[in-house]
Amino acid sequence: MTPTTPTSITKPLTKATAKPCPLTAAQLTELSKHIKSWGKALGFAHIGVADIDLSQHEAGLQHWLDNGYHGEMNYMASHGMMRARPNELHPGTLRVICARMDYLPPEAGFASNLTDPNLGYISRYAGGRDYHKMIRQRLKKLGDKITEHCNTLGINDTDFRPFVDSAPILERPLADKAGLGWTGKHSLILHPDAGSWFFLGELLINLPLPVDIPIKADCNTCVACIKSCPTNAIVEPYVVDARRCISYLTIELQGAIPAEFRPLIGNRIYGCDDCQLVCPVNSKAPLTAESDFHTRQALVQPELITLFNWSEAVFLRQTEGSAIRRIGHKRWLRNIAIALGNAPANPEIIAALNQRKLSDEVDDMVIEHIDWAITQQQQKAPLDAISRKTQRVIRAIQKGLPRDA
Ligand code: B12
Ligand code: SF4
Ligand code: SF4
Repeated sequence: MTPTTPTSITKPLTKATAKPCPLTAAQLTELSKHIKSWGKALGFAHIGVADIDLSQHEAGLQHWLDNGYHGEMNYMASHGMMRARPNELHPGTLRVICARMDYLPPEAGFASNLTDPNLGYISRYAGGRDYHKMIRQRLKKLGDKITEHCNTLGINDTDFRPFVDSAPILERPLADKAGLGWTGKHSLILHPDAGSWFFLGELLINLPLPVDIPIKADCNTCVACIKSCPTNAIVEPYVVDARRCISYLTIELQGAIPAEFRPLIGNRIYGCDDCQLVCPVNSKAPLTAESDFHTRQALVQPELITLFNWSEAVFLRQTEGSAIRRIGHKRWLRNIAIALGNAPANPEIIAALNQRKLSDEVDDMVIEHIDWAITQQQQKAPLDAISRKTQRVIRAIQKGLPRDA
């Protein structure tokens, strides 16, 4: 997922302290209980506390970078090993409070969306309001509550810093340590009762709170996500080559999408959920409690042609406050052009593609994708549009996630 402010660490560091904490163990345990109930009141489904030792993940991170799996996400390679060292990111940090917020919208309509290649598929995390700001604000409120409480105990140098997807920090290994779930073979965090449809956020803090225990569960022999990934992006268990992942290709990649991946993308125009859709643990996943994460009307099972015809002004209006807006209109058109190329042969689609080429809202990159789509349309037999792998994913959703199908 795209960090909002790519890994900025320029904010001045304040009030950092390495002094021994004057709170007793009993006071810290009491505070920890409060933090969990304040977190729940703020809409977090699970709060856990981790220590800051991620040294066992440094080699894995380095291996990932050495293999170039980060592609063009240069921010992933910046800042050296700071990602695995929260106290270098924010000096004085002793613990990380990890928070989970569920985003699965009601009536997700996964199977109906993937079954119809004339509709665009948008990852269900992105159909509503952008989560970054909202979660960061709530984490800040949680930090303020902790500070107030410490003030009443005579502690006046509490220091915290909230993060959501925006910092050079390994959010998943931290969440794993904090007991929020285990690391699935798709590399996401999942919980036996909550599946994986959630965002993570963290509060780095200078209090030696008692830490939570990682949960004892794992994927066992299951490999459904690895087998179902449309682009074989899960190159080994727990390791995703981002350059192959549809989420990276449709959201992070600035330029042309490599031709080898275009037919595999199907109708996914923003992100991808397949590795989560086939995951048996998601059969129990709760729906979001936040109406802000419900899919906005214009993005519910949207017709590709309608989305493709949105002018830049309409795109900006329809995606205001949404994470989708950050890819900009040109990459939006690029992605939809691919999906139109993958749709069943249809003269209306060819006409829409040709029409778009004449507009002043396209550049050479978009035109190249449109030309690719036209060629696909001209070459294919009607109704030859859904890949076998996607057909299997659709069957898995209908069977495993009937409520959300
Ligand atoms: C870069 C990034 C991406 C990239 C790369 C993904 C990747 N797997 O690394 C791309 C653009 C592809 C991406 C896609 C998605 N992302 Co993203 N992404 C991030 C980001 C910014 C950094 C992740 C990172 O550090 N990767 C580098 C690798 C090396 O780190 P890692 O995977 O955590 O690896 C550690 C473990 O795997 C572990 N490990 C390695 N081997 C083993 C073996 C065992 C046995 C174990 C237990 C552990 C283990 O060690 C590694 C550290 O070295 C995070 C936010 C953040 N700051 O952490 C969000 C984040 C991971 N993304 C998130 C989401 C939701 C997604 C998507 C689902 C979005 C979508 N629907 O399109 C997809 C899912 C794709 C997938 N299967 O990963 C959420 C995940 C929430 C969750 N439940 O876990 C995060 C945490 C954002 C957030 N704040 O909520 N993402
Ligand atoms: S998000 Fe899609 S493309 Fe990326 S790893 Fe998961 S299934 Fe594969
Ligand atoms: S699909 Fe299977 S292997 Fe993949 S994360 Fe879910 S339980 Fe683990």
